[in-house]
Amino acid sequence: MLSKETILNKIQILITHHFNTPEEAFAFFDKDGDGKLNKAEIVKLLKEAEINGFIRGMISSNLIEGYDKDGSGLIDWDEFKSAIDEISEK
Ligand SMILES: [Ca+2]
Repeated sequence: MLSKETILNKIQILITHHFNTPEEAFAFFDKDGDGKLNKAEIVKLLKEAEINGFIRGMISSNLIEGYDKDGSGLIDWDEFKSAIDEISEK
């Protein structure tokens, strides 16, 4: 099992290598454009971040559990940004 730090690190690498800003990455993965990342959208993000297929589903659930502050089951921009801020502080 990958540590949370490893996962966030891979997400950061994906964002910095493929996007100009975290906003751009968020908009890219928000496929249905509702301003929130649902579980399927997060799984796609994890795929792009080269997270192993077998654990993507579980990790996306963990990320939602950890960052979904309002309990919507989705990650909105503020929640996404707090995850990103957590990475950049390290
Ligand atoms: Ca969405």
